[in-house]
Amino acid sequence: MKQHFNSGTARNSITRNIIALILAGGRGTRLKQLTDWRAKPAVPFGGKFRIIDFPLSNCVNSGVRQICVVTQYKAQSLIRHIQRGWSFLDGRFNEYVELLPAQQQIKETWYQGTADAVFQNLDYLRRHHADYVLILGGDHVYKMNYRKLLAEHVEKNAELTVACVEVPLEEASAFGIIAVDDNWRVVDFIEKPDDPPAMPGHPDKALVSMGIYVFNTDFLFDQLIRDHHDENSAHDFGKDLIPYLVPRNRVYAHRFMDSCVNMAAGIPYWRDVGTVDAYWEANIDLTTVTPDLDLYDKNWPIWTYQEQLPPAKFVFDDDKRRGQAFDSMVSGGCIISGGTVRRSLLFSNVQVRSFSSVEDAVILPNVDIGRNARLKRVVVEKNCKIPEGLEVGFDAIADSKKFHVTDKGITLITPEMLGQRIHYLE
Ligand code: ADQ
Ligand code: ADP
Repeated sequence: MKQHFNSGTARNSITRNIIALILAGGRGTRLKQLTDWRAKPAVPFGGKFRIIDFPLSNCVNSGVRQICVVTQYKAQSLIRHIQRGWSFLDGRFNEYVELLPAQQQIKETWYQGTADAVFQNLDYLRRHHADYVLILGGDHVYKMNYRKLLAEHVEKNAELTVACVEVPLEEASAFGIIAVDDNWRVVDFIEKPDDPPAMPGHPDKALVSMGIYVFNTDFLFDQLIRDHHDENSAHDFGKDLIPYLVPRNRVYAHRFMDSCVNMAAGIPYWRDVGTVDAYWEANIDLTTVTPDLDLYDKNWPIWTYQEQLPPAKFVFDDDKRRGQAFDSMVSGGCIISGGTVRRSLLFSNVQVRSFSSVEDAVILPNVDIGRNARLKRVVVEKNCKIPEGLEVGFDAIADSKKFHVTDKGITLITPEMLGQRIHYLE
């Protein structure tokens, strides 16, 4: 695994001197039942990955190899994935991925805002002497070279650097909005305003924070302690800390454009797959001829844990019906026998049986699709057993009685909705 990115080539004095903290505790409630049992960063993505594999791989590929993952909400699936898949870093070179479960170490409460999640791990950070702390969310799919962000932070002698990206104005109220001067120093920051201002000269765009921060370590510690004692603070980076610091300190913005490793039609790829619709779209996009996200780039591999499985298999069934897939991605362990799959993404160990048809579908691992079933525009949760003859995606009113149907007409199917109790064997 280390052939491409050994310590000698990928790390330099800056990246050795930084700790990355991935905040992976958010609930992700807009993903509906997909986050009933797991935190959003643990949600499977792209056939064999989990969302958190993207920031983790960005760290490793950027040479940032001291990584802590802060967990809280429904962390078991995430912890299992990281323990299994992310132990390949070499402790002898001070490379590691460490899990920091919420332990109520300082206060007898769970974390409040994101700044509190970092504050409660302050002792841990103090023990790992590093000059810089890189704070990341665990919720986005993107490829970014954090080394460029760090280099800019150091070059500008910033105390805090916030990575930023341009988004369409109509989406901007979900983000922290940034205003900069000619030197990209941040002059104003408003968290999630109802009526976000456009970028000067670009009436249809806004410059927003990606929730990615580089802090000088001592500065971060001082600010977290100050914020902790502020009774009016919700202890959140976006709501409290950043707006406080902007008028008082050296806060710079870094353009994602300058460190993005995956552009799509001239736009840096950065997806919040936070709703069922966005999740479905980003996964289905991977089955197109030239997807926005390139998973085949050998220079920026996405590392993950995956079970060892046999190759996907396509077979005639007993009645000589052809098992086939078109414009689709089919993972290891899948068997398509007699059924037809179109424009779909199948995670591992999916069985598609005779006479069944699967179209525009995202099927998570260990799903068994029975004979004569017809599925269209669906997301099927792990471990579902689709009964023979079930039809979903052709009658939204009927579907919505049993399943979750989104505004855009994507149907989410889980074992619970099918009345299947999971014998949870892990
Ligand atoms: P949000 O997108 O609303 O805003 P937020 O809820 O603050 O993000 O979560 C950021 C990250 O921290 C997520 O990865 C989440 O999983 C994690 N997280 C949240 N609460 C946590 C907790 N208590 N413990 C551990 N992890 C936690 C932020 C910024 C905006 C910016 C957007 C970009 O506040 O200014 O525009 O990110 O998406
Ligand atoms: P992951 O691969 O993310 O770890 P799990 O193995 O936890 O996912 O499986 C997710 C599936 O299992 C979902 O279908 C969920 O409904 C079901 N599931 C997980 N945990 C439980 C549980 N404790 N009780 C009932 N169902 C569960």
